[in-house]
Amino acid sequence: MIAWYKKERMFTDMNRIIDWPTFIGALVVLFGVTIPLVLFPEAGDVVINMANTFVTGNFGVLYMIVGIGAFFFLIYVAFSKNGRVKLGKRDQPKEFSNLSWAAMLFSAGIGSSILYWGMIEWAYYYQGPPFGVEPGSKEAVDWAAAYGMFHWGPIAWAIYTLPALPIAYFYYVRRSPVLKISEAVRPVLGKRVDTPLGPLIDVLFIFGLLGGAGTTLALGTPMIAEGISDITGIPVTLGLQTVILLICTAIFAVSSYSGLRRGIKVLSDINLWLVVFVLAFIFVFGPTVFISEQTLTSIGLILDNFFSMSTWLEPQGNLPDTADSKFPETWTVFYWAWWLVYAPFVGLFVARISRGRTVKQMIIGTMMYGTLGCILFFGIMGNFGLYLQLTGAFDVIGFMNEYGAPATIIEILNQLPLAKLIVIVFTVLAIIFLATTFDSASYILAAVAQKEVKAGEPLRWHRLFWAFALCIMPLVLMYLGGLETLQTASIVSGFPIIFIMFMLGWSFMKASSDDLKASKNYQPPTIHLTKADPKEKRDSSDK
Ligand code: NM2
Repeated sequence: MIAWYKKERMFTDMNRIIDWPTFIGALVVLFGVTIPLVLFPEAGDVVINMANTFVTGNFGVLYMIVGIGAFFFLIYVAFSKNGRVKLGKRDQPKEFSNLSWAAMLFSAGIGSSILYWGMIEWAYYYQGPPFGVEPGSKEAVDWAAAYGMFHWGPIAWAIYTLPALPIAYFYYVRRSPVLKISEAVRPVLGKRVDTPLGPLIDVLFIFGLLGGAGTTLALGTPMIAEGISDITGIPVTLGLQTVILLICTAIFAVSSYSGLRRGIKVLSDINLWLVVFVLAFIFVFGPTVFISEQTLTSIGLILDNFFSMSTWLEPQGNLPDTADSKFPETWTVFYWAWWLVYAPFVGLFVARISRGRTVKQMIIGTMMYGTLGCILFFGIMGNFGLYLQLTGAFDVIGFMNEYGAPATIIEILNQLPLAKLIVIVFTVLAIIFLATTFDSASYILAAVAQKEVKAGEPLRWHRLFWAFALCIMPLVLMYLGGLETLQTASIVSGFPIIFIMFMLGWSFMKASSDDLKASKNYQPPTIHLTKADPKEKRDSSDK
């Protein structure tokens, strides 16, 4: 009887809380793309690649503008009056300490891909450098060390931070219990959000994220498999990769099910300590001086060339008789697109964990901790590999061209003292990094497909559902082929997010400026500024 009653209540709860148009819409799009890819992999591949070439070839300029635009917009907001708005009540303490906040933010926004690209991205640029530089030359070495850091630097983090502004504002200042992208653009779209346009925005975001996550899994799983194979001697097969994928899914499903404080936060804290260990180990036992010097040199090179790097599109490359390196489309535009499909999710997540901070703290914190973290990974791991290459201690590039990137990453680690230990820690770290991105992703997907998120947590079974949805599609495609097509599809499908980003920024400015204007002395009951109004300050200093 009780069980029946409970079951009955669960279903009524479910009917009331789940946002069915978004939920079903997302599944329809998901199957609508996956099933044709499974049935007609070759044709699907051709069509999607054509779409990709079209989008990145013709609209690269839009991606670049969104990147640099988001960066300057956020700097402006941080130092404007809107930046002083507190997310929560006036005396609201920060919900999480700075360390846990930074750890969660980094672990959510960054997955195992940083272990992959941090180690090996330089090797691609060394062979195919930007700006018409001679491959393998001294100049190419400096660009190779710097460009990865740039692709994971302040512009990328600005793309991540922007969506957090309106979302956090509505959730903590206007106190609306909805964590949704469509809700965050309401000030711009008005009642149109209540038409099918609202769910469409959320469905586009969900699809983009599922595809972006597929890209992460496609890179992460073979690398983890190489690590496990190195430790145990089991050969890398599709079976091993499947087991790994399922174990990872089980870990992040449990973490997501346990919730923000008991699951996601605990895993992020462990992640942070393992990162510190691996990076410190490579730094100390690797070429410490070379790593320090090359890292600093890269920071200088990026600062010196910040504007050219963030706007370079090789316009003459498309003209007849002119060499076209395809560097901007293949790398910078691709990267901005990849950060973009993740951005609404990270924005939602950053917003959710930022209660008690000011908008300025949220902006500066995310961009600064994020960039610094990535500099450490690329600086230490990447430059270690580069050093091996330049000294001839290990021919990274030769090995990579023969055995592929995942095996090369593990082989680079094998050049360190206590290599076995490091490979074990690195592999565990990759699994946790993957899990900490996917637990927060399933948490957020559940929040978006609900009408409301009371008490800050989406329904448990719903979080579990998205955890499995995140892994099933890549798993199916891994077996049937087409995983790469899906990645490309996700990048293409992320195209509308460019316009959504624009609306998100505008929404925040409109809502917060309206509220600031409407409130007498800028202090209505729900909105609190951190520092005294400059006018008040002047008054008191006059006395
Ligand atoms: N980004 C940061 O796979 C991952 O690490 C997740 C990737 C967008 C390049 C995000």
